[in-house]
Order: sequence, then C-alpha cells, then structure tokens
Amino acid sequence: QTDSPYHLLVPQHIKSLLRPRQKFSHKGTFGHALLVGGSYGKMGAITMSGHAALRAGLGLLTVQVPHIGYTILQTALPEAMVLTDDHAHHLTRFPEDLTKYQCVGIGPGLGQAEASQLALERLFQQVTPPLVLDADALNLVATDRLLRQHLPPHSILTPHPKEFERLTGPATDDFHRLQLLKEFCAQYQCYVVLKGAHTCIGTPAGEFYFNTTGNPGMATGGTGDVLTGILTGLRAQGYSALEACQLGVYLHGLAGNLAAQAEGQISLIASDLYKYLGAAFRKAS
Ligand code: B4P
Ligand code: MG
Repeated sequence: QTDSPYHLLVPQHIKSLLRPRQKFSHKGTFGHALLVGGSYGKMGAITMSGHAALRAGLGLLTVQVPHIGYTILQTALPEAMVLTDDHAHHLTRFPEDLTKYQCVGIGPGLGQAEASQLALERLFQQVTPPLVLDADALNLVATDRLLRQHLPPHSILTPHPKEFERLTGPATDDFHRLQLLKEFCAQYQCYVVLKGAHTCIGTPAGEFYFNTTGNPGMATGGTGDVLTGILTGLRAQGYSALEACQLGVYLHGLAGNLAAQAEGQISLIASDLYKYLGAAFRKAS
C-alpha cells in the first residue's frame, strides 16, 4: 500500500474481488439489468452488449430497443427479454418502472435523435438504478448542459479519448488528460473508464487505476460495446461501481488476450471478446 493515487490492476487484486457462485443461488441472485440502445442500422452494438452482459454472469437481461430491433434481438439474443419503443428507428422513452433493475446500461447504437435526448433528460430527473453510460449517451451528455447538471452520482461513464474530449474539452498532453479526468470525476461524483491501450479508471475520490490487460487486436468496431455490457452485467450482480470497473476492464482485456492467442490480433473481432469471456473469468479466478 502506498499513498500514491496511481494504481495498477494486478491479477491478485482481481482474484480477490471475484465472487464464486454459491450452490443454492438462483437467477434472482445475479441481478436483472436493462440495456437501452440501438437505432436503425446500429442494432449490432446493443446486441453485443447484451451477449457480454450475460457472459459476465448476469441473472436476467431485458433490452429496450426501437421497434425495428424486435426481431433482430429476439433472434440474435434469445436469452434476453425485449421491450420495444413505439418509434421504429430510435428510442423515445425509457420504461416507467425501473425499480426491478439493479443496473441500467445506456448508449451503444443509441444515435443522437432529439427524442432520445429528451428521454434521457426525463430519466436523469428521476431516481434511477446505478447507470452505465457509453457512446451516444455520452455524446448527448457532452452537448446538453441539463444532462450534465443532472448526471446521477456514482454513474459509470466509458468514453474513448474522443468522447472524453467532447465531455471535458481538449487535453494538451497525457498528464493534462489525467488532470481533466480527476476534475470531471470529482465534479460529477462519477467513475470514468477512459478507454485506450492503457485504459484508466478515474474515481470520485481522485484515484486512478490503470489496466494491464488488452492488445491492439481490440482496436476494432464494437469492442467498446462489449465492455459496456460487461460493466452493466457486473454492476447488476451487486459489485460496487469501482469493483465493476476494475473487474470489467481487466476481464475485457484478458478476454482480448485469450482471443488474440487463439485467433490472432489481426482477425480479432468484437464478438470474440464475449466468446472468450468465460475463459477470462476462469483464468482470473
Ligand atoms: P466511434 O464511432 O465513436 O467508435 P465506437 O462506436 O465507440 O467504437 P467501439 O465502441 O467499438 O470502440 P471504443 O473506442 O468505444 O469512433 C471512435 C473514434 O474515436 C474514431 O474516430 C477513433 O479514431 C477515435 N478514437 C478511438 N480511440 C482512440 C484513441 N485511443 N486515441 C485517439 N482517438 C481514438 O472501445 C474500444 C475498446 O477497445 C476499449 O475498451 C479500448 O480500451 C480497447 N482498445 C482499443 N485499442 C486498444 C489497444 N491498442 N490496446 C488495448 N485495448 C484497446
Ligand atoms: Mg464505443
């Protein structure tokens, strides 16, 4: 233990966080999550998040998508329940009752339609379960002051560097980016997973956790959507926001390493990450 705010995510720590399954557990033990996203031509993102949430050990999954996504989801992800929005191509509302969900993940493939923005504004004005915000949910937060003002505390945000820049403005160098990360997490009392080759988790307490897994094979479309699913699945199981970030980021990268060992970095695609997530859990535990 040191006083430094900079930490590395090491295997011993990850192992200590993982909770083995008890014999008499049932699906209710492992939480019910809601994933919200998808729009016309972007249904793959939320579908992959769903696969990843389930492979992360989640008990029950509901996915809310625009009407156009109904058949796609029920076919591609038979384990999930599907709620459809009245609108065909994008989301215009969230479910009225969110109390049955232990975590809500929002953003993959969402798009930035004005109606989706208004729906997010309404959501942020009510008491919500823990949130994971990614992709277009972050882009909407970046452009809408009302959304930033009402960002529910203890949310997990997962920007890549461009999305982060939209949230905070440009950084002059890596050190400045960490400074911006620290200020943003403190101001909004949130956990930010700043993604990249050295993904860094920022916390409201001003700590930084750097990931030690992952490889450039993961620089391919959809790998971020898989991370969103993993984090949502872990958070819904009762892991704290910080535990979910640490476990999720580490296991996502480890799955990427195991996938690259088998398939090669060049051919790695995002769905390989949830295909190898089980092997990553086994290796980490
Ligand atoms: P978008 O169109 O917003 O991409 P996306 O849908 O969010 O893609 P996805 O969800 O698959 O990937 P994500 O980055 O969320 O466009 C991305 C834009 O941002 C592009 O213009 C791109 O050039 C730019 N951009 C992205 N990353 C950048 C970076 N590091 N620096 C500058 N510009 C950047 O999630 C990707 C996942 O893969 C993360 O978990 C990440 O940690 C992991 N990953 C990616 N590269 C990795 C690497 N080299 N090593 C280890 N892990 C890596
Ligand atoms: Mg992304």
